[in-house]
Amino acid sequence: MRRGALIVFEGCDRAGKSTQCRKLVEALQAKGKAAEAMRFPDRTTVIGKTIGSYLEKKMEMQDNAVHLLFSANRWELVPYMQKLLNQGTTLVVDRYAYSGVAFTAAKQGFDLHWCKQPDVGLPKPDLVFFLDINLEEAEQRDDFGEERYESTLFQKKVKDNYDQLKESTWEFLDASQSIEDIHCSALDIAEDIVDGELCTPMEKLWI
Ligand code: ADP
Ligand code: 2DT
Ligand code: MG
Repeated sequence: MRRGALIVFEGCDRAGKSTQCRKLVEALQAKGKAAEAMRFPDRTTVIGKTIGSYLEKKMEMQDNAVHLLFSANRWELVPYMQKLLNQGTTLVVDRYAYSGVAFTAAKQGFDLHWCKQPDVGLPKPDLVFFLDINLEEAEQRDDFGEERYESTLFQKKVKDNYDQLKESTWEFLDASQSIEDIHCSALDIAEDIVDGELCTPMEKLWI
């Protein structure tokens, strides 16, 4: 049986990732293709609940430690992901290891190389949509919430880090377009991948 595709959405805060993930899953399903949404962090697991408390500023944690927890949260879901992919289900994922690196490396004293190491070997996405938006425009969307990292200065550093993580699997989408226009472009590109030759077994990230 054909495996499913691993498709990831990345981008700065309010670029439209969650909106586009939802629409892409709905559209693929409507076309009769097996597809499921996932998001990282997945705040429902024991590890994810700790991450959630950290993001909601209910607890403090050493930066290296929380970085490893974000990675562990991905690793703990790998068996589930592999199972669905092998069954032919496409996964549309809201944030992945690229967020892990871009966010931690935006903190004082962290570099991209160190930040990548815990995620080396994860299933490599077949396709990464980067929703590209300038921060001034993102700021005009709904207000920042109260969570950690939701500040303009921090987001600027995150954006610079994303620039250094680009890979050949990345597709840049102009996130200033309308929700529908972005969705149509994403669906076109995603369908080519979902219906195309998927490399089996999957490749590993950053190896
Ligand atoms: P993210 O998950 O990247 O933080 P969301 O999908 O939650 O972004 O979108 C953030 C806000 O911007 C929401 O209020 C959403 O309705 C709105 N939004 C999303 N995409 C667009 C777009 N292309 N144009 C205008 N507003 C958008
Ligand atoms: P949302 O749930 O609104 O997407 O915000 N983050 C995410 C990290 O610092 N490291 C990671 O590995 C991941 C996946 C980005 C989640 C926040 O958590 C940050 C914003
Ligand atoms: Mg979101």
